[in-house]
Amino acid sequence: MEEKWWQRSVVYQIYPRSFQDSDGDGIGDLTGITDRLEYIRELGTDTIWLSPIYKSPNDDNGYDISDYQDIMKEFGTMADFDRLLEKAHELGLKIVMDLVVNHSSDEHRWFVESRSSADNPYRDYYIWREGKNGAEPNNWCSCFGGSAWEFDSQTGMYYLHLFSKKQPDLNWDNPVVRDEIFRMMDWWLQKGIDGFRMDVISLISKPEGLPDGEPGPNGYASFLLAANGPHEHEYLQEMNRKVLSRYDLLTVGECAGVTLEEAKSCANLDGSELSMVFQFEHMEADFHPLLGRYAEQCKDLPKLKEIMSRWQRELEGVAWNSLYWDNHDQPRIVSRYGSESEEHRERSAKMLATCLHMMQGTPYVYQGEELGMTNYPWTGIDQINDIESLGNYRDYRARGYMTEEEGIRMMRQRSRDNARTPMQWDATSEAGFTTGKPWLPVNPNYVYINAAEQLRRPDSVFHYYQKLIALRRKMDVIVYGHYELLEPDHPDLFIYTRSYGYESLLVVCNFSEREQGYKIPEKYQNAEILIANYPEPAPYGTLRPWECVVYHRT
Ligand code: ISL
Repeated sequence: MEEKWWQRSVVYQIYPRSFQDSDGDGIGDLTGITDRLEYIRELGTDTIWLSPIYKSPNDDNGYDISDYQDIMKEFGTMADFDRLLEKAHELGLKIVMDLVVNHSSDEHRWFVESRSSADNPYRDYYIWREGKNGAEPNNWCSCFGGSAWEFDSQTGMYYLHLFSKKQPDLNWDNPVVRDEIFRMMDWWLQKGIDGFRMDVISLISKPEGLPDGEPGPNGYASFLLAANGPHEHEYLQEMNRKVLSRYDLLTVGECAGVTLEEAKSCANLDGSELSMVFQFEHMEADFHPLLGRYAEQCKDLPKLKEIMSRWQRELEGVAWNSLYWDNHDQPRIVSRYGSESEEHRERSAKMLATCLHMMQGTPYVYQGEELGMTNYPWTGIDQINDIESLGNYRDYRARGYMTEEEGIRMMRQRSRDNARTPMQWDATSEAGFTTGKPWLPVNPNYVYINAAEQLRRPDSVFHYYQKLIALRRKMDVIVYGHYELLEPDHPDLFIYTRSYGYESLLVVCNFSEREQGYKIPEKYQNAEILIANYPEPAPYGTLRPWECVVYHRT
């Protein structure tokens, strides 16, 4: 198979609102990003995924777009974007844009027209239905809490919004809508961008008849009933034929609810749909069995290993994996599966990075992950900005599932805002993110967790990520090696091998604070150590707290 450039890439995700402010308004912006491109290159990542920068009323921080061909005013201008793209390319960095086309903002001109009358030419751009027996057309919930339907008194009908009511779902079954979207994508590609991360693209084809589903703990059926619909592959293939295939791109579909079988099609190596998908199964491994994401975390390492290993195994030779721990929707991985303690934070951050980066697929690093940034110590619900956290908190409180105090504890573990606090650049005021007042508070630990300090220190988490990224660039066994899980039932150790021709790796990771013994194949006993998170590894067959070692045999 011919190698694609993105198969050896490591992608750096920027959440522009929280990355770097250049004008003191407390909100990150494009010029701020441009000023920090050298840092990203220094890390060794070669591609940047920019979360949305388009014009938006910010009901969901830019994931509600009111003009796909304009820039959010807090972030700057189109000229600022052009400068960013030009400088990135000069530095050898590619730019992948977020494409949010399952829904638009209700302030998009298409929706303003659409809601104005039942016979407006834009009516069918969105999904309108009559109520059923005086209530919503079906029992689906919005991902952000409450019903997925909003009644619009202007025409006496409901419109579908799988996210907030300011994010009406576009009607992909309408070929005119698809053509509008394809034209807009082409416009950005003509500017020279290098790909798209496609927001909830698994939801674009709604099931025939929009049937009711089994109600969950919040009283509604899951919005994921809309995932993997009947025409999804047909629409993706059409997009591929008409737009994507004419360029050399990285395309990654964010596929909430995606199954392995679906992913084999979406991320097929034949290139007829997308380069790869973001799956969610491993992110759900610690969900509460009944209450799901917004409840006490339930860690289960064997389950996490089973999921990640199944994706490694099943996509081999068929489709391409993406690899991630963190993004703007997830709590910080160190707080989630590692340790926040002074003694173990860095070590656990390096172990988690190793475990992920030695796998098959394209790794994504979310801003601050390379520093081992942690969740924020929220103390009150009024500090939370995230629409998803607030909506789910409201639903769960109303049903009596949690007290306010439990709710705040849950925010400390689960809220998307944990990932969205400002990037910690240095130990000066507001972590060097802004000279003004940041839109979300800076984590107080910035005084010791920050980029400036880590760039100065050779054994920092930053420099460890840099090493992992450099290894992938040069080693085929990391890019292509066959994956095998060892000790699947071990409660604390994640051990696997990769093999490619004569070369092989043994990756051993201790996901606990306890010392552990383990047994593994003889052939690695005298193998070279490729990378490890203690200066001297423990004697063969033992691991100290949060220790990881990668053995290499040729
Ligand atoms: O991660 C999630 C489920 O566990 C959700 O937080 C997330 O909303 C969902 O995966 C879809 O995410 C994407 O679309 C949303 C936007 O709020 C997210 O930021 C985006 O990544 C709607 O556009």
